[in-house]
Amino acid sequence: MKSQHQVILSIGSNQGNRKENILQCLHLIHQEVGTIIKTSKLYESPAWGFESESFYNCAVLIHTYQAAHKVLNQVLKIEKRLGRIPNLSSEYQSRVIDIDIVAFDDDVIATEKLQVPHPLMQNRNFVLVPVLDLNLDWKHPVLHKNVPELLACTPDTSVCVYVQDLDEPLRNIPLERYNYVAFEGNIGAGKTTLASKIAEDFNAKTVLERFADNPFLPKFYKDQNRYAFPLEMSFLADRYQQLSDDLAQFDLFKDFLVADYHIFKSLIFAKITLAEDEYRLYRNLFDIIYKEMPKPDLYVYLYQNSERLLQNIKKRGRSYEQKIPADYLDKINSGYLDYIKSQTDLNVLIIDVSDRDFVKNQEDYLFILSEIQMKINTGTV
Ligand code: PH2
Ligand code: MG
Ligand code: MG
Repeated sequence: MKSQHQVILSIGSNQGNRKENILQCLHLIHQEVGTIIKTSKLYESPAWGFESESFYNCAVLIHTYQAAHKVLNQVLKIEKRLGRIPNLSSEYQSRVIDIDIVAFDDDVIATEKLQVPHPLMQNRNFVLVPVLDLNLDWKHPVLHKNVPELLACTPDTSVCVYVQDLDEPLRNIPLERYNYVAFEGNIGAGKTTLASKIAEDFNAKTVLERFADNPFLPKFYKDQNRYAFPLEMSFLADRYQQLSDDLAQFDLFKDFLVADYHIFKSLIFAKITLAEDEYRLYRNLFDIIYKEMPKPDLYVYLYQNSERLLQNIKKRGRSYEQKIPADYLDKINSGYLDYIKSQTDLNVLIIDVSDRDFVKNQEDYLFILSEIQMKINTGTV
């Protein structure tokens, strides 16, 4: 699973309503460019390098799957939308908004359009002071100094005066209130991708299904009748082992945990793939194991239509999955929905993710977060 890029942006304004410009800018970045994970305080400092009105500055850490040049294009567009007039001279000018990419992971980028880390960052308190607030373990990949070290040896003597704190958008979604969140859904619904992304953004630990290691899975897709029982048994054994190992390692009251499955899926699949007598035997064993398992505090079911599931399955290209028929996916979906309906003490949230792509579209990701937020606000846990 490809993890997201960690990007530090520096934002400044010295024209118009500086605070309003910066707040609007933060909003647009979070809506369109990437998820704002951390926000510095807002500071005021004299214009550095030229005579002008003083600036308001802040810094943010964002997570995004986009490449650096794409992020640059996106922030330039936001600058333009907020009224930035392109500077044709080589001298500094006052500006309603300026968004600079200070760092992009540990990358060193030196193209005409983009230099990362920002070539002047080490000479600017208005960048270093807000970035220090972000409390990162980032190290300058060329100067080999972390932010406190850069600040300690900067030649800049100008003072950044605290103006106010700034909101962190994810603070409004206290997901860590749940100790154990399970994402569920059909084959190809995006459980693993979403669980991994949310764990990164909310600083949780992941428990991800080790499906790839199951030697019966490719065999099962070739000969269902022969391999369904050993397949379901080995899934159950593996899930039991993984969950009991991983959950035991965590202090459930300290670490918050995001899984891309709930062990009950074993029974949902078994009901579809096993003959009736085999299913009864399986169910006996399952019930014994299930009693012992910790239950998730939030169970999120990602509903995706079968057409899109088939597209996703094709895209990820696991050879043994390529012949899965649509009606098998329909049965699995019904199995999940029947299970969900039968549950009275499970905290369930169903999210319809048809026609959404939470990797490509920040808007779709934020939609999912807002569904979760509503659940938290109305929830009982
Ligand atoms: N940006 C500049 C030049 N000078 N001075 C302050 N205080 N804040 C800025 O954001 C700033 C600056 C060029 O981008
Ligand atoms: Mg700048
Ligand atoms: Mg700039």
